Amino acid sequence: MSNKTPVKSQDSSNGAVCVVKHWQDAPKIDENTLADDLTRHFYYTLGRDKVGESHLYLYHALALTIRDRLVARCRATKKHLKAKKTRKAAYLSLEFLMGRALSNALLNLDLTQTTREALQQYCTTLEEVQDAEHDAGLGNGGLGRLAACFLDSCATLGLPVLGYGIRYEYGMFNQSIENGHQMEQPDNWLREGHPWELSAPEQAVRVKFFGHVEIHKDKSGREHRVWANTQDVLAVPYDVPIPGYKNDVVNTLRLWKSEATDEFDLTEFNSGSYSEAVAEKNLAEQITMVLYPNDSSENGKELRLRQQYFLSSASLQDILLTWVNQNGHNFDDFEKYHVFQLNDTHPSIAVAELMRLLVDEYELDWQKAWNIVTKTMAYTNHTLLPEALERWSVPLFAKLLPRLLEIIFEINARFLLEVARHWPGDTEMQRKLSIIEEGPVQHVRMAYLAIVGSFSVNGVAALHTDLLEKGLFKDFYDLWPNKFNNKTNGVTPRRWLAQCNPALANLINSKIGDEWVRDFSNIVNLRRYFDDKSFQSQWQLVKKENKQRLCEFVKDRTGIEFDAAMMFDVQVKRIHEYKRQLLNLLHVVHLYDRIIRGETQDFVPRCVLLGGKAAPGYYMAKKIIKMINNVADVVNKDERTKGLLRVAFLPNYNVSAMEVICPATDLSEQISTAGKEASGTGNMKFMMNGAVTIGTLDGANIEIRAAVGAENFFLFGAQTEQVPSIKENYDPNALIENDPNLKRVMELIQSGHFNMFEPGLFDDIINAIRSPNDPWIVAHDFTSYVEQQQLAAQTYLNQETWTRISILNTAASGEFSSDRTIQQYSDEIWQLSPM
Ligand code: 26Q
Repeated sequence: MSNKTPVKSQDSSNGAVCVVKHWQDAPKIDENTLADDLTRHFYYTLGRDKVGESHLYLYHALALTIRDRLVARCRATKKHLKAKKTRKAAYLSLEFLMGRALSNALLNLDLTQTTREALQQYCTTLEEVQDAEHDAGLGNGGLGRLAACFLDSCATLGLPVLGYGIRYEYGMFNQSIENGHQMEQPDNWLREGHPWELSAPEQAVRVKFFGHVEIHKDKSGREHRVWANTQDVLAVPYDVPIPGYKNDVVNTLRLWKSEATDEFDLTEFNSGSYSEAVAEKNLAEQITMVLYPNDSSENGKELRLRQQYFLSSASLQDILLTWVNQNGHNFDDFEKYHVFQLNDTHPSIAVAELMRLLVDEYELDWQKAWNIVTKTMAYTNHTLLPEALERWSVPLFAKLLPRLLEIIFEINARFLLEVARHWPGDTEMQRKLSIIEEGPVQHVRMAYLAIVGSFSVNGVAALHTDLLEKGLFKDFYDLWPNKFNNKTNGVTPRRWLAQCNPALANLINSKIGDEWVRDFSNIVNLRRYFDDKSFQSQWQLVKKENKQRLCEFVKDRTGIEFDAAMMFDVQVKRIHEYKRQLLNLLHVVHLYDRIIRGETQDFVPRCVLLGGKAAPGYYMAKKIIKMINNVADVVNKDERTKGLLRVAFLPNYNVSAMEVICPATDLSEQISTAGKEASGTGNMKFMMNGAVTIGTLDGANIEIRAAVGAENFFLFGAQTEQVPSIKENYDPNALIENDPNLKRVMELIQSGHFNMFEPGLFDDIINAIRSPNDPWIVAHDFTSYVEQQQLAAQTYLNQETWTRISILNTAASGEFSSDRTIQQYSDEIWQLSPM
């Protein structure tokens, strides 16, 4: 306990004497008290007296012990920021795919060893306790995990960045496989409690929905728009601490939960329908109930728009309230201190909401408010698929957010004047660029709103940004070339190497020290050892151990036995036609076909692992999962494949699974149709862990290949510029006839070999591959894919060569750290100074 005496002070408001304790007086906690703190939380905070089977309470006690240490640093970080009045960024995202927090916090606070020792008295290991933590799966995939990696990098670089998101009651669904089919189960991740968060109900804000707009005149005759008769929802913040790596910085991720206000529908209430009136509360609570599980398209759901507005409004209000507390209603230099990064168009309604808050609530004139908006908003695009661009119907908008719709129309009217000035007389251009799409029903184009309202628009890999400028957003690029910029994605080397692959991390440390964990550009120093024989064999040994661990994991979850002596060929990511899991599967069938034909000279034994979730309404993606499982079943049961080929579909692929998978992978499958994958980030996690990529020239693969050298990357397939002409006279059936391998593969599939008791099951898949309109040109890329797979296998036969390439991949992965990405966001968009 503190030995400082409490401070007595006079409360000026009511004259009463009160006792104030300052946070500096909080009991000291440090490395030496960790074991005692753990025991105290276990026995007293949680009221437990023995370690149960599950380790759940021990995990909770440990999490609380670590959270105490985070809270202390978080307070210091906040105090520092307040004292310095620094410029801050807010990262607005509908998704933060955080995964587990414990091991990350231990690494970043440098408490892993101390914790191991503290756990000895409980006769258990840190690994077992860590396993009791439920993933925070508040995201679909790439975009959500990127947000999580960015938070880690911001804290590590000491940048003042706040994350703002939604505290979904149910995260990404849990996937199980029944008879080869995907089944979805709700992810009730909060059921056992979430020890990392701290709620701040006193900072709740109100978010308005529905109602209508009234025009009021004040005494001076000025018109004011009043959004009246609204149904309000409370946004309650829950703060999650984000520790930097060994720098005492702890930033905050603020997640909003929706709650009902205490107002009831009085008519219902008074007419005696008390219960019905209380049940109305449900409607408010629905908003943050569940994460939408599709990572593209399926647009138009009203609840989704409510989520987007709820997040945007609550976050902006939060920041404006803090501003007004410190500066009153003077917004003169607001843009000097704030910048908002929009993670795709999902929170892009923030453009209109900031206008509403400034104009309606804080009474700024339009031009002044627009100046602030267009100097503080920045938009990141994550997709090239035109069908994935968000559009909201105007009638829906009018009903749910009438005042926001008015503002969007006003923004658009002024924008179209600018278009008319730039392209005089070109009404077609005005129609093309309008934020409002005309048609039987008008729609709001959210990407256009984001571009018009932002000072920066960025893509997430060099090719992607290039395609945005030349394709999707070409006219906007012609209008405002300087808004556009590239920020190639990255992943955090803390979670994706130091934490998930401790054996490799230690081996790396033994040669180049551990400075790479903080500054990943140092990883290039590993190049010096790629030819070192003893280093190579240690490298192989580590890979083998990691493969052993993955074998157990796969066995545990699928019953399928992998063999660590075989090559591990892995594709894990969301299931999508453009990502072409089907192409991978055709290659598997080809390998199987070789085996049953006895063509096994030089055959390199492989374990092929696939995993990923399909959006519940995506018919083809679900078929692909079923087909992977059926093929796996037939292959694994066939005696002839023993020791040569194993295939598994890993159910419920998530962040924690990737932490076991990427350290064990030999060959990383990044095989999307060129021009479709914006960046990819799994490709970077595999590379860091020494996997070699087989891939197309798509997304960040291009930069990965350039970094590691063409000779250390297995390249195949059509290039982006070739795709349109290939599609023009695409004849997959001729391609199938001309490639004997593909012909046999298709015949084997068509013979029903993989669906003996389920006739017709894969007809849709067969037809898709054989269709002259196949947008993913699977048949076209098959031939060169198999060629490169053969080259990869041959290369793998020579373990020395393979290991060299593997080391070179890790050594060349320096630029794929999210620290590099965030440094660029900070220097080129946010203009932040480190704390
Ligand atoms: C859309 C409408 C309704 C509900 C949900 C959605 C929705 C949700 C999530 C649309 C898209 C997403 C996520 C997209 C995503 O993850 N994109 C990926 O972003 C990565 C990070 O930049 C890139 O590496 C990937 O290439 C890109 O596919």
